[in-house]
Amino acid sequence: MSYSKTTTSKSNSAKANFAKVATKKKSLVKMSSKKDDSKKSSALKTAKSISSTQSLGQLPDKVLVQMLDLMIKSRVLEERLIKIYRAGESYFWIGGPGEEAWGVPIGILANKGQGVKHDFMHLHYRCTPTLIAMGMNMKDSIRLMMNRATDPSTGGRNFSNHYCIPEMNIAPVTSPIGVQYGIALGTAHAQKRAGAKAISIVTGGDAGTAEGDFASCLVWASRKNNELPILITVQNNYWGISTSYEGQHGETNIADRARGFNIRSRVVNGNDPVESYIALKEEMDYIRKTGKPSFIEAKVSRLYGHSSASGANLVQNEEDCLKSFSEKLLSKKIITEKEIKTIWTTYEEEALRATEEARCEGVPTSESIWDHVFASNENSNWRKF
Ligand SMILES: Cc1ncc(C[n+]2csc(CCOP(=O)(O)OP(=O)(O)O)c2C)c(N)n1
Ligand SMILES: [Mg+2]
Repeated sequence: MSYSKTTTSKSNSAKANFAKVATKKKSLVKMSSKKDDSKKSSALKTAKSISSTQSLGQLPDKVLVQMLDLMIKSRVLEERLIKIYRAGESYFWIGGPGEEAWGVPIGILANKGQGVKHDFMHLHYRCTPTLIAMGMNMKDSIRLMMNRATDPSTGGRNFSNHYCIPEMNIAPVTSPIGVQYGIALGTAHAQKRAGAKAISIVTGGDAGTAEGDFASCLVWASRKNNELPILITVQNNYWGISTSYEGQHGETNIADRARGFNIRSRVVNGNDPVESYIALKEEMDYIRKTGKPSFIEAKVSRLYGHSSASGANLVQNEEDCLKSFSEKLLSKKIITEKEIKTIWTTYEEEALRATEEARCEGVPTSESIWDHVFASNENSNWRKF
């Protein structure tokens, strides 16, 4: 299986949808609404009060519709993964619904491909929107969720959203939080040495910044005259499982910590795809041009709670970036309600089909337990790297 084709152009179904939604009209979209019992912190309310300063006009309609299309695709996939969990066809769900406005622009803007001349992605478990925007098939995500041997990331050995896709420079998503910040330094160093304009992009959650790996990342990315081409990002949803941000952080914004290292840094409203896109583009351009690091903290919603461990129900009163972005595009007559519904239906059918197909595929055999482990295997001799 190869991702190279899908990464250079949008998926066929996405293309079909772009064609359908190229024009105007009115009205509101009905979004799914379910119950949730999660409580809020006042810090989260502060995050929500960050107003959207960017106007739609700053990006072409084509890009706006492309972003909405991919955001819907990612949401449909995540909701399908939750349904698979609820049906007892998987053991655990964790993922990125609510982070689409932030994750999709990353995937669109990344220089996609394999090797040091392309961007490296060191993502965490809420990265579905980015991978969908990079061209990942829904079915491959579902195979991972259902632990099928056909799962290209882990052969059915890990749980949802723990991707590993060498063809797209997607480094393995790890369950131990924060480690990606240290690993990203390595690919950034290799890119600097290769003299390519490619960069390393690392994402993680607010609570994960308590790990030493995060501090190490700031130190090693910013050494004078040895700066690294790395985009360090944090998606701040103000929660680490059930522990709120307020009791854990002395700093006002996590982005303030990067300033202490003279790393250019900013805070964005990660619920606004236009603001996110523009900020990401500016920072990626800056890194490619200067070879120096940059830091973005995105304030995001945790729309379905932490994971299946906390119920995976829709959180009431949390801003839903998909709903607000749809409403904006409708009010500017960039898309119609009917066109939005068509996008939802198309992807829902695709996800359902993929689930039915994945269900018929086999699970890993007991003999495959030793495949791709370090000891006595293809990775055990570092001299071969
Ligand atoms: C090293 C490590 N410690 C603890 C955990 C348990 N754990 C899993 S997710 C999580 C919360 C992480 O919160 P945050 O970094 O804010 O990301 P979010 O889940 O909010 O996106 C924790 C503590 C872990 N996986 N790894
Ligand atoms: Mg968090």
